[in-house]
Amino acid sequence: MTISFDSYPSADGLWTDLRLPFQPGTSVAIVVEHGIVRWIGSPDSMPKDFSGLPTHEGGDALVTPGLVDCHTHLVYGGQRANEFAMRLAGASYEEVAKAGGGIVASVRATREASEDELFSSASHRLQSLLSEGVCAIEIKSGYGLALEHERKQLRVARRLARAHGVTVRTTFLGAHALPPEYAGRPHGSRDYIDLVCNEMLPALAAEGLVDAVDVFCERIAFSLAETEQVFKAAQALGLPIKLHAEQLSDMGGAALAARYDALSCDHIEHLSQAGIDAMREAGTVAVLLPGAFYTLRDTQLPPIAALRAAGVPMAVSTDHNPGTSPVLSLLLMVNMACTLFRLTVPEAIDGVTVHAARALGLQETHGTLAVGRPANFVLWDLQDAAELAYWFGQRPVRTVVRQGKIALGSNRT
Ligand code: DI6
Ligand code: FE
Repeated sequence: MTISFDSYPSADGLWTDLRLPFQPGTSVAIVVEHGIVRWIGSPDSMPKDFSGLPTHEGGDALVTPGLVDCHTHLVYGGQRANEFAMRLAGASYEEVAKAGGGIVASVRATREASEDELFSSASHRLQSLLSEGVCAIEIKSGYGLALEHERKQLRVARRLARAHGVTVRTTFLGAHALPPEYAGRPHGSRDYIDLVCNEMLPALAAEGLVDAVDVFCERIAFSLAETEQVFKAAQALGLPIKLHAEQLSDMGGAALAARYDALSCDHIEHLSQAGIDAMREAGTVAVLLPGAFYTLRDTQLPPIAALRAAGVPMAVSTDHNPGTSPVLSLLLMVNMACTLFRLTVPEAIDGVTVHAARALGLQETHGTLAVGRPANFVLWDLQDAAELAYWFGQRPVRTVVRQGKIALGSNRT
């Protein structure tokens, strides 16, 4: 695949005839200079100096900030459609994992794949998300589970950022599953977590490959004590933490993560009120992942009403991964967050913009349209912002401006 983000046209100039979500009847213009948003407002109040700029006709499009997909496992080898079939025949996710499938099946395929192969398959998947207006994305490791293979995944994530001109936040998820070579050893889990904390994380952080650290805290993965050991190692290196928390059971992971000022706790179907209170105190974002909920045919809903009542910011993401959420549409997650989790449409849109940015520590640069930020915005062929949640299975994108360039759409020519 040849990609030449550098050759995309500049978005500099005056963008006219746009509408903001939920503000019917108002028109807005945006001025972009050197790839940065310089001014936003009603065309009537625009300073005269801007009127001579090259104009990009918005054609009455709806405009939103670029979308942010704040939880993905985008880089891996192979696929696991066979497990889909096993689950259709009645096996649970935990039973599939215990039968040698699950995460370790992707670990085998990821270890076998070269860096170029991983780059090529992940590029293909990334294109799908970018074509829907994603401008920033988190990519986790966690399918290597050995230094060289975790490094390979994270290097691919960095390379994707450069090649596609997209903001990528990398998250080290070495504590995703017990690697096969440690399973069955007397102190396998303890030894592996020691390796993660004492060797893998420090080495990868020193190579500049790690923006945050995550753990799968679950009865089929790592305990609360092991999770805390990883958090301490992250803290010692000054790295922010995130957590796969309370997906299948209430382990108390969210409260622990909040004590370490976690950026986010993700999944949280089984989150308790104590966990919610701790997250509110710490300003931790709740990341909702309806794709995994749907794929696993989960019946335990995340405690949306209690999160809303507590004022915990809620983000929405794909959790793209080959096991439990093989989805490549963030807009479909917006729809499902409303349909399955009963978010309001504005909540779901905030969930893939402003709150998703915060879940990645990117709130100063992404997730809102504001002066002084890199130009990342999407023009939609929609009348009403509620249509962002209402349609599913189509991409109503007209134009994507990413990192100050016209990355996609009708304003390209
Ligand atoms: N939770 C998830 O949803 C994914 N990882 C995790 O910790 C599932 C990963 C997989 O099944 O490959
Ligand atoms: Fe995940």
